[in-house]
Amino acid sequence: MRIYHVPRSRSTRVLWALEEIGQPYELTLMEGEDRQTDEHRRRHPLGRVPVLEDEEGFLFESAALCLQLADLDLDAQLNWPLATHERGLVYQWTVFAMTELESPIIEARRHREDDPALARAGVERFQVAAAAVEQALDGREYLVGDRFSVADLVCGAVLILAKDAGLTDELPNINAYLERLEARPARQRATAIGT
Ligand SMILES: N[C@@H](CCC(=O)N[C@@H](CS)C(=O)NCC(=O)O)C(=O)O
Repeated sequence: MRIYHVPRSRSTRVLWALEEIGQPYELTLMEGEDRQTDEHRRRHPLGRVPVLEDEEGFLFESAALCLQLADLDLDAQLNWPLATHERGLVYQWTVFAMTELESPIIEARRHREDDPALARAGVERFQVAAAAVEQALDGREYLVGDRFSVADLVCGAVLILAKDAGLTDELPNINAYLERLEARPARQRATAIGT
């Protein structure tokens, strides 16, 4: 397996998943502008990271890659058995992270300077979605069952972006949760790679 990675980008969450499962992998560190080469567009049609290469070809979309890696090493217990309610919850929170949380965070961060009204709308949308996570974490350490799963990895990676933008200050359950997630050795190894 090979991961195409730009430090401090969405590929960090895939490195985190790779480090959690502990399987060997190759790393191609890229500069931002390397992504728009024809060579990289053959790996990812939009010229983005992350891309994961396996024996049969290239895969993209960070959340999909994390779910795939969870299935590659069942011993790591990053997911729950197929067709269980817990498996459904893992899909729920993983998709929620990408659709309801990440897009308003990006909008709030990207438009802070050039379009404050758009940025504020992003913050408001984020707050509504984040309240659902805050409530789900009430009295619980993780989103699904009693252990860390790939749902926490993807939600956590997205919420760390929000925390870095100062959007989680009023969310105590989320802040404690992120502290737990950022203390994981696999997360720390992933963020140190290429920096
Ligand atoms: N939905 C995609 C988004 C991928 C994405 O936008 N990656 C950024 C880095 S965080 C990128 O490579 N951007 C380069 C560009 O847009 O040219 C995913 O989660 O993998």
